[in-house]
Amino acid sequence: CGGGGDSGSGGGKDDGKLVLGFSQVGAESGWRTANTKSIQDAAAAAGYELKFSDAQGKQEKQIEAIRSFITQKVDVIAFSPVVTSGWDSVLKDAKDAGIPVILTDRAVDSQDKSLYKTFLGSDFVKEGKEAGDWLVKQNEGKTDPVNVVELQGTVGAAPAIDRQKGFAEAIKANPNIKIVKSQSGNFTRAEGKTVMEGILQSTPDIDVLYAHNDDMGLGAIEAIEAAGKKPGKDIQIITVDAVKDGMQALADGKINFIVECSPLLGPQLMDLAKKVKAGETVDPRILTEETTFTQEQAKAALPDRKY
Ligand code: GZL
Repeated sequence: CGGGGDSGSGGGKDDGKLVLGFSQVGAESGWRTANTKSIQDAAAAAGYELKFSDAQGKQEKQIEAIRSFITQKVDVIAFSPVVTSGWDSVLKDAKDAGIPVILTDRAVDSQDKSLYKTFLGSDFVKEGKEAGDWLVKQNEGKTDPVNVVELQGTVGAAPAIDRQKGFAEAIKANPNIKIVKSQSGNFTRAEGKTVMEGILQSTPDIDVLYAHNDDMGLGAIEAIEAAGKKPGKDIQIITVDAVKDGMQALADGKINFIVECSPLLGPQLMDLAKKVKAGETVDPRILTEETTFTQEQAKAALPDRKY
């Protein structure tokens, strides 16, 4: 604000700095790491005090963190809910304490929309649909069966629920495309590998793998190669996120199509935090921009990828 100018815009406590409490899901994937960096970098650039908590994938740790932010009387609370349900009680406490809440990345199933000011994140149903539409297009005019294995994200998480829904809806366009096995790999590379090892043992004739994120797809690639099959050729692979390792595998021909899900929510979150702190009305749903990548597009995009 320059010489003695009134800080005006902000609540904050003693030094006028906006204090933001953020509860993060964990550090389960390349996407999550990039998301955390975006939030931390944007808070620093905005000059906000960020109280950051990593829940290691546990809802009870997120609820604990949110209660702690309420006790500390932060100006704004934001979080990415690891699963959709079980938040009403702690969100009511935040509301009763007069602390605005912003949902980032993942949604909650609370019926009471007054419990949070906005949800900033992707449309996961659309992401699943994009993945399914690509597969339908790949099989246009063909009649042979297409057996799909699906590696789902964390059980109960909004992206897992909605990416499954969007994909299943899209592939109805071709009855030869069938999901023959669907199992959670919890969004991690390690679990994607172990789950795929089991599926390769139990499920003959796999034509396609649809993984709800790059990390599970990359783990599955290790299992597919160990089984003596060529990922991207013997088994076509579709994933979601478009983090650097996924894009590299796409460019190398081991993945066939990636639907982007941007983790770079930090700057928009800081702008929203300032607005809700000032009592301004914000849109209840803010969608992030994202696209899709073929192998050729990945080769062109890789040099400029930020994450
Ligand atoms: C999506 C995000 C998902 C990513 C995964 O917005 O919640 O969680 O797709 C991450 O990589 O673990």
